[in-house]
Amino acid sequence: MNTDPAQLLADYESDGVVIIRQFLTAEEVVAVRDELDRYIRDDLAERPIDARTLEADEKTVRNLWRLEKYNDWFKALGEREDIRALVAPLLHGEPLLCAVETFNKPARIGSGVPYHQDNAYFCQTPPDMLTVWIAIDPVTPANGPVYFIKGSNKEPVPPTQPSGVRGNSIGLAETPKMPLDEQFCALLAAGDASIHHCNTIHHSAPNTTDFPRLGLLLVYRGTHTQTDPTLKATYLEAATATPPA
Ligand SMILES: O=C(O)CCC(=O)C(=O)O
Repeated sequence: MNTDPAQLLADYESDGVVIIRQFLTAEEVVAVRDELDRYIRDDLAERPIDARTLEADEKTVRNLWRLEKYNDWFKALGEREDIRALVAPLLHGEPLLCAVETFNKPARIGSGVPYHQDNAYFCQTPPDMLTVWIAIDPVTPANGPVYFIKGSNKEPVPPTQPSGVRGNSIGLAETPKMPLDEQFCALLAAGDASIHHCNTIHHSAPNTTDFPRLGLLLVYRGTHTQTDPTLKATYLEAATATPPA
């Protein structure tokens, strides 16, 4: 990891998304993949149903959820001091690890993610919450990269609506007008990461290629944030209409 903290903070506050090259080393990427493979093979069947969302084939993992709760190795990764120190200024406070999860985007059948803001799910005020999205596979233009609308973190929060998508139950009521080629496409080598603010609008397309696009997500909030009951009620309505599992 090689990042100037002042530049990182300035870019994050203005754009709502930043890229950090070589966030994990090649050896760390191998260790993440090995532990995910082992967890899916040996442990997942014994975890509660809220540990995952499957793709439409009902067997391939779309998302793993709550790894900070169900897997000590990933909890320890999320609590690494160097990562906490990196995100603390962006959160304007003491970081609290809230979630470790995956968006697996498996080859050929990996489903898309509708336009959304994460705070429609997180429901925090002030919105000092972010996601470190770490590429475990290379992310290419073809295998379903995440597209971000830079600066949307500073705009008024747009209306939401239930999306009907399993694992991503709440989206934006209207598709943003910005054409795809003007949006920021996070193309990443394995080990690179993006960090996005919880109000930054983003989405991703299905993966129709022969190459998987596995992302590991570390989600943090500042210890000073609180749950907004109105946002929470709206989220629960959508999540009840389309449960994650
Ligand atoms: O990995 C993806 O395709 C979407 C990720 C996402 O929605 C997120 O990081 O909040």
